[in-house]
Amino acid sequence: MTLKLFELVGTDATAPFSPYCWRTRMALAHKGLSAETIPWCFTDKDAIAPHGSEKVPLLLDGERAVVDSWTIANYLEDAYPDRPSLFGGDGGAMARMLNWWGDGVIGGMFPLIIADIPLNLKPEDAAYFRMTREARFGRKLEEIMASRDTTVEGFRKSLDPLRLTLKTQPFLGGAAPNYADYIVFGAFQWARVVSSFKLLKEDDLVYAWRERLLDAFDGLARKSPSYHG
Ligand SMILES: N[C@@H](CCC(=O)N[C@@H](CS)C(=O)NCC(=O)O)C(=O)O
Repeated sequence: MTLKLFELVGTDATAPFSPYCWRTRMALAHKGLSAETIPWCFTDKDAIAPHGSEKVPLLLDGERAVVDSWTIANYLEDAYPDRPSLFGGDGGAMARMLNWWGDGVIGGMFPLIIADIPLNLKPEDAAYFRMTREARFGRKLEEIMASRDTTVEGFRKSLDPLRLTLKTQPFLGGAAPNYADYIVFGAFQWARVVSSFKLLKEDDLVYAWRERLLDAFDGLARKSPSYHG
């Protein structure tokens, strides 16, 4: 078995930060699979184009290329059925909805950390990131982030579906985490690696849940380096 995972990094090749790549990283650990990591930067398009992708995560399983974190999770579930299930055995039908909700969490978090991200990228990747994201939002990154001390309140409130669930169970997966948790956790790990901004209050159930996932798989995510002190 030869698994290889292209993962987004900045100036530090050992510090992957993409929320989607973290979904896949946690999924591989859940399955007990190890993959060789291939650090990838925004402007390295030529490295992934032959595999039919412009984005990461990109998983190579031998000759086979699998693109998109959700497709990768389903691929791992089908290709490695003897390993622990990512979806609790229901084929991921319910997790699909959470996959979309999790993309919304990334969207809510983005304005809170957006100008921190290029500080961690190589100059050419920082220029690419600024150009593409400022075109997408129609504003300077710093302007988007300027009101984060107040807008973070709305972001925290948006996590109520997660918070209310955690009142009665430690993980979205129930007693133990599964891919539902990794979908949302990927966003928090992204923010944690690239920014020192405090997204959560310490007395929040979501904070405690995030701590549990930072400790999962022998501290896989907690031990992964961040770009700030
Ligand atoms: N829906 C995709 C999204 C992947 C994605 O947006 N990846 C970003 C990194 S976080 C990327 O590769 N961006 C390349 C670019 O902006 O050029 C997934 O779930 O894997």
